[in-house]
Amino acid sequence: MYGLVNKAIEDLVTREHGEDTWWQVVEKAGLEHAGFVGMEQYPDAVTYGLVGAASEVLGVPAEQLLEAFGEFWVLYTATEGYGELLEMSGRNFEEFLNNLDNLHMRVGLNFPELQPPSFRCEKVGEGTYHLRYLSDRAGLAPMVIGLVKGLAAKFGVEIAMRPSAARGADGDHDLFVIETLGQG
Ligand code: 1MF
Repeated sequence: MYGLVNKAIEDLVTREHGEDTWWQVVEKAGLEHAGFVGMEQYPDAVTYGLVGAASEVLGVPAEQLLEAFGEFWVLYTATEGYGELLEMSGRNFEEFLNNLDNLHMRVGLNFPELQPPSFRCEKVGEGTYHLRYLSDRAGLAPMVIGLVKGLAAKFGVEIAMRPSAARGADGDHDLFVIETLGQG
């Protein structure tokens, strides 16, 4: 993954727990150095290693960290050079959910090594959506929950989101049910 992701993890851990904790995480992850460069590629194992190490150091389940990280990602990218990208990806929550693949396509034009996930959003009722998430990467569904919650917060929408009991029929994607509670 692009180093931007690892930098965001560093920023979140440092903000919430301080620099000493971050260095403990880096050490536990077995990394030689942690000067991540945003536009450089790092093996996915580095990112998974950071999350696993942070989970051990903080005593918090990795799923919980991934969800918190997903929420943070929306804030982080908005202030670290991708505000315009986010602005042009939707004027409201629903529009944004429908534009996630376009957003990644735009990033991929400039950064061809991007390995974007794919999302399909379906409105199934007033204020209710099914979101399908397809990725080459395993285990990141909790992060997607955080990402969507972060998006909702950005648009001032209150939502409830849960993984659907029925997984994708062919098991190749995750399915989430999203309900908007306040302003849709
Ligand atoms: O392959 C990648 O490196 C990669 C990195 C980040 C692929 C996707 C993403 C973003 N994605 C992270 C979860 C990935 C889960 C998976 O792969 O199954 C979050 C996607 C997302 C979902 C909901 C709402 C908003 C979302 O993200 C907005 C976004 C997406 C990508 C970027 C910024 C905001 C981005 C921008 C530049 C990038 C990489 C990603 O690369 C750089 C960075 C710095 C300098 C040059 C290039």
